[in-house]
Amino acid sequence: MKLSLCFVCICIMQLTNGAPAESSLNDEEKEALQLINDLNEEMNSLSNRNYVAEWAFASNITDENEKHKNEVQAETAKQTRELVKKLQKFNWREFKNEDLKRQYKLSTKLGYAILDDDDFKDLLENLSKMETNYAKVKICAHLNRTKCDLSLEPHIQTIIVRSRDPEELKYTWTQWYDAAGKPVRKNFEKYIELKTKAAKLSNYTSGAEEWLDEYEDETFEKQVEDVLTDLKPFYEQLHGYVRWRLRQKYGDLHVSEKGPIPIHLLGNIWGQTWGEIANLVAPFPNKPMVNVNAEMKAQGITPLKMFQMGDEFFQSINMTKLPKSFWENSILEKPKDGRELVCHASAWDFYSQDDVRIKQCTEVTQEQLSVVHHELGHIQYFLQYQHLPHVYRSGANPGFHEAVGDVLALSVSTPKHLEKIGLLKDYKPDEEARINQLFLTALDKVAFLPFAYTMDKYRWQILRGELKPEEWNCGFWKLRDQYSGLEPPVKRTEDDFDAPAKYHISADVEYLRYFVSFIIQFQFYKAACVKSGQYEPGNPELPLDNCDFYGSPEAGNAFKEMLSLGASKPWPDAMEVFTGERKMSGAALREYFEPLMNWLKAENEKNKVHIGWEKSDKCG
Ligand code: X8Z
Ligand code: ZN
Repeated sequence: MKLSLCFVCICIMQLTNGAPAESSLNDEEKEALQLINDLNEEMNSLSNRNYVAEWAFASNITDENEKHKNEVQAETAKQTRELVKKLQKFNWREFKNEDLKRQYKLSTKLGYAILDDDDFKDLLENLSKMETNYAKVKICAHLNRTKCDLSLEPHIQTIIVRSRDPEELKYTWTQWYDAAGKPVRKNFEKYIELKTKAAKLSNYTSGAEEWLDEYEDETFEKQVEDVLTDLKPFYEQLHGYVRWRLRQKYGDLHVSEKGPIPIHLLGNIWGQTWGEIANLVAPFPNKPMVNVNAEMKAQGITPLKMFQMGDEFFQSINMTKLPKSFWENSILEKPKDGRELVCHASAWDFYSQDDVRIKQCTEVTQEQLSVVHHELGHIQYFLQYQHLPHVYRSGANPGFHEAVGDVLALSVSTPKHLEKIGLLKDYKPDEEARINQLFLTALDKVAFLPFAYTMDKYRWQILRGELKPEEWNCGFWKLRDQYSGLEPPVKRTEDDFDAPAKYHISADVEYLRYFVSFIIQFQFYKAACVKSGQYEPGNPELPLDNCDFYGSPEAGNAFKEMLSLGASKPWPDAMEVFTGERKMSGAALREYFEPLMNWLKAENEKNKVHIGWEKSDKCG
C-alpha cells in the first residue's frame, strides 16, 4: 500500500514539473501557461546564443572574441527584457496554481539585464577585463627572474603544492596576488556600483540580498552562520593541530605558536584546501597517507581517461552516459597552441539537447581526479533536468549543483574504491591508517568551510555598504583572520587589492554555493551510502568514511529522482526526495568525521597544543 502511494505521488510530481494540468487552471492562468510554453524555445535559444559566444571567448581570449561576446550578451539582454515584459502583463503573483506561479516568479527575474543598455555594456566590459586579467597573469620564477612565463595552471599551483622552501613560497604567493588583484581595482569598483544599481532596480536592498534570494529562504544567512558555529570547534582543533605540525617543520620564525597560520605554507595559494600538505602533517607519518599521483602517472593515465573513469562511475549507478557531443566539444587539457584561455575548470549547459561541455586544464593528479568528478556532477545535473521547461533547468539551489560530483568524488577517494580501480596497492587498513585518511579528507573539506563563508561575507559587506572602499583590502584579511585563522605571508596594506586574486571574485561568481555544497554533500553521501547498503550506522564493518556506492543503482536512482526535479521545487522538497531531510545540517559531516574529531581533541590536549589564534597584524 505504502509503495503504490509513493509511486502515485511521484507521478503527480512529474506531471506538475513539466506543465501544470490545464484543467486545474482558470482562464487567465490558461493563457499565461500558453504564453510561457510558447516562449520556452525562445528562452533556450537566447541562452544558447549567450553561451556559444561566452565559450568562444573563455576558450580563446582575444579582443575580437571579447567584443563579440559583449555584443551578443547586450543583444540577448535586450531580448530578455522584451520577453519578460510580455510575461509581466499577467498578475502572476495572484495565480492559484503554484507551479505556474513559480515558473513566472523565476522567469521574470532579470538580473543584470534590468540595467539600461549603457550601464549593461559598461558592466560587461568591466567584468571581462577582470576575467581576462586573471586568466592572463604570468609571473617570474623565484630563482630565475628572467623566466617570466609562469601561469597559475599549472606552474604557480605546482610550486605552491610541491615547494617546501618558505622563501620561494612567499615570493610566488606575493607575485600572484600583486598581479591578479591590484590591477583590477578600478574595474571592481565599477562592478560593485553597477551590481548594486541592478539589485536596487529589482527591489533588493543590495546585491547581497539578490545573491541570497537564490536560496529562497529569508533565514538562509542565519542558517549558514548556525552551521558554521556548530562546526567551529572541529575547525579549531584541525587548525591548532596543523599549526603545531607546521611549526615542527618550518620553525618558530615562520609559524608562531598562537598566531594565525601564514597562508603560503598550506599547499594552496588561497589557503582554501590543505590536502596537498597532508604528508607534512599526517597524524601517523609511518602509516600510509593515500596518494595515488605516482601510480596514476606510472599507469599512463591521461586526462581523457580520467573523464572516462568518471563517466563509468555515473553509468554504474544507473545514471546518464555522457553524450557523444560532450567528447567532441569539450576542452579537457590545456591547449598547447599558446592561446590564452580561462583555465579555471567549468561545466557548461548550452540549453539545447545534449550539448553539454567541460573546459578544464586537467593535470594527472589525485586532486584533479576529484575536480573531474566535480565537473561531471554539473554535467549529470544538466542531463537529468534537460526535459524541463527552461526556467527549471537549474539546480534546486546553487549549492546543490556544486555538490553532485563531490558526492561521487567522496566515494572515489576511499581506499576501498582506489583499490578496486587498481590505483592503490598493498594498503593495510587499521585504525591509524583510518585516522590518516579522515585527516586528509578534513584538510580539504573542513578547512574549506570558513574560507568559503568569507568569500561572500566579504562581498556582502561591500555590497551592503558595511565596508568603505578605503577598508577593502584589510577588510578582506580581517575576515580571513577572524574565520580561518590565516594571514598573508607578507605585510599587506590598502595599497594592495587581494580579493580578486581568487577566481570567483574576479569572475563575479557567488561563493556561498560551495559552503552549502560542502555541508549538504555529506547529507547526500550518507543517503547514497545507506541506500546502497554500504553504510550501516553502528556496524564497524561498514563505516561511513569507507563507503563506496559504485555500482549501486539504488543509490543512483534516488539521486536521479532529486536531480531530475531541477529547480521545479523549493530546495527542501528536492533534498527530502533523496535524504528524507528538509534542512541543511552539519550532522552528517560530524558523523563522518567523528573518529577524527575525538582523536584530534585528545592529541591536542596531550601535546598542549594551543587552540584558537591571536589577531593578525599583517594588514594595515
Ligand atoms: O570553482 C570550483 C569548481 C568549478 S564550479 C572547479 N570550485 C571551487 C573553487 O575552486 O574555488 C570547486 C570547489 C571550490
Ligand atoms: Zn562547480
